[in-house]
Amino acid sequence: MNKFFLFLLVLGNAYGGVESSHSIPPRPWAKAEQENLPPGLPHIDYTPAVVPNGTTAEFKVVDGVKVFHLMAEPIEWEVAEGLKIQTWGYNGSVPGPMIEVSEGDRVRIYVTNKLPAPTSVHWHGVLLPCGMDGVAGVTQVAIPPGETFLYEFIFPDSGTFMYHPHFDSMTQEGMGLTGMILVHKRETDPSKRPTRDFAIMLHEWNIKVGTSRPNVMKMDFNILTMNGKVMPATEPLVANLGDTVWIRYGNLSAMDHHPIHLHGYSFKIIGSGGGWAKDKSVLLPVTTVLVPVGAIKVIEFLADNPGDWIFHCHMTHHTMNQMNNEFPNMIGMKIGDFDEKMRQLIPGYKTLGTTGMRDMTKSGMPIPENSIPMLGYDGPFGQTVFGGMANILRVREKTDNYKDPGPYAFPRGSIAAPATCGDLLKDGIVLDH
Ligand SMILES: [Cu+2]
Repeated sequence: MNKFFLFLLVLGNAYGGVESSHSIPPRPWAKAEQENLPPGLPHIDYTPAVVPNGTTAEFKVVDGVKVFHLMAEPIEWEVAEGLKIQTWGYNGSVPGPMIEVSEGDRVRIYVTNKLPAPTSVHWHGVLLPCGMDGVAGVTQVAIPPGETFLYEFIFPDSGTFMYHPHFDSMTQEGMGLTGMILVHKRETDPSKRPTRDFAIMLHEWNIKVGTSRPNVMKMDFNILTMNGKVMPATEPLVANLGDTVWIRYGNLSAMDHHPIHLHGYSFKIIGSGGGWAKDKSVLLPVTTVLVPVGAIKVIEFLADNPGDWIFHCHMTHHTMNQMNNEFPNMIGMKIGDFDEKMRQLIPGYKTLGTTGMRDMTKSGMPIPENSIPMLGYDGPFGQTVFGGMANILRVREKTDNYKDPGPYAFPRGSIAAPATCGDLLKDGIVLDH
């Protein structure tokens, strides 16, 4: 090296310039690209996950590449019996089918736009080349109505991700264009995989009572869904005692983070949209997981407590169906003979809501067409006054291939029941009447 360049190099280092030892880091997908593994196979490389109320995207393998086809289109969607909405989805559903692959898989995903507006698809959380990021206007031209675009990339890491449009997101995600992506670790030993692996997308809608078109302009929500359904239409999660259970939550709601609480268990949050906990033993056990908008949370627990265990968003307005905030507050109102007087004018009149929402669930009052006001889950012990963003985990000693076993058969004497006079007396509880 001539002396002049050596001098410049020393000067450069002295002033914080580029060090000679500085190297360019490999791209996140470089290792996977080099390994060039064959497409991962269900049951051999991974245990397929379960999508309650949903489906897994079909694919075919062409020259070692998994080929998927997503269709963004207007659809009719049933949120629960009694409420059908006119909205937008992928391949006929809300959320769209779950894309399920193995780490290192190369994919080609065709996206056909059958919407009346341009769109794009962003692969939320996936470490891929910038040109495949799906941000209309920044990384690509928006897909015009009627056209099909092609995305091709490698999934370098196992994890949980999402897909959604990145063009007029407020409208398009709000209308339901959302989906989950599961990238499994390649693990040929089934005992090292979770036994039950569930994927649930959280979403929220404003659907005015009696209408069928979600209003994406509104910033408050009266239909809160898990995989596009509200309780009682949510399909229970089924596990056997001894199973290691994962639940992967994704949240593509417009405005709300959802704290999802599971009864009967404490669990650990082992994964996020960015990867996995390195050492599960140091994680804090919790009973509620907050799933922020745009985030993924994966929880793990050992199914060791049999029963029917509710899990739900703990924001209490999110476990009601089709509430609207135009109801007057009736709680504590003294009716007297008001109803009687009203019935002379309106036969069958009944004031509702003076002790809470229970009378509204099964009032027998006529409700507007295409609506499910207050409809909650009807449990084996009666009304729950509970719906919306909620579901049940059914844990049994042994199920018939994880088919829904129906309500839990409680062991004799294990249910809370009216206290007898003997109970009260024995424990010194005195009631004043
Ligand atoms: Cu919530």
